[in-house]
Amino acid sequence: MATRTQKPQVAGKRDSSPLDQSGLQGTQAPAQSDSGEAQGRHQLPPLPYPKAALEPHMSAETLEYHYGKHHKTYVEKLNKLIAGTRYADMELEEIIRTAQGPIFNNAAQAWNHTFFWNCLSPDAAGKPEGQLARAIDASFGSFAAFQDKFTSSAVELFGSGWTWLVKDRDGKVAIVTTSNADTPIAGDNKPLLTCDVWEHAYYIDYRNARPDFLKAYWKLANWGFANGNFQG
Ligand code: MN3
Repeated sequence: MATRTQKPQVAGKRDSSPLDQSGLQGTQAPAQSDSGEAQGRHQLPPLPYPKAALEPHMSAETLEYHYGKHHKTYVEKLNKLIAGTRYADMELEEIIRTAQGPIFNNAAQAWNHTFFWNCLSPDAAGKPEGQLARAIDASFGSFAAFQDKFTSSAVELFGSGWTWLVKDRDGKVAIVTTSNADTPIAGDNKPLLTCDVWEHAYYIDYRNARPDFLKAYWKLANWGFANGNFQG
């Protein structure tokens, strides 16, 4: 697990980047009471596309469960767990940088999933362009070499977790994997793109075949979102 002992960064642009950069529209968050407790401090954001939009690579049924049940449950559990604690009024990123145990797990999973939905697109370009493309070439030699390394990192990650393309403190891009709920935003790396490799991400569509899920993932990877994160 990444250490979470460093000073929390200001929860500014990065805190809202998954939402801001995707142009999410639709359902507005329900009104909250003054205390924020009645509806819960944290809300499940709307998906950036209809549930069937990622077919045939990712089915509507997968989105029904992965977004509509798993992601929703992380948000609901987080709201229950933080009620009456010192985390009750914190922004999501601040919770991730300061909490441990179940509160960290549910907060990080809430953030990771919102980010993940924005990493997928029905209009995926297939490969990065611009500054990010050059940074990937600089770190990995070529896009194909990057893709192979990301795929093998994701396929070989034991158990549940996430594979990420991140920008490190020096502005270079790298691949990192995190276990379970852990997330780069708990540390210094800035996430650019991620793949959820928990079994619930692919079992409906691909059963136990994680490599097949990765093939589908590359058809959906949202390079416009990743490039925006890289430049942001
Ligand atoms: Mn998941």
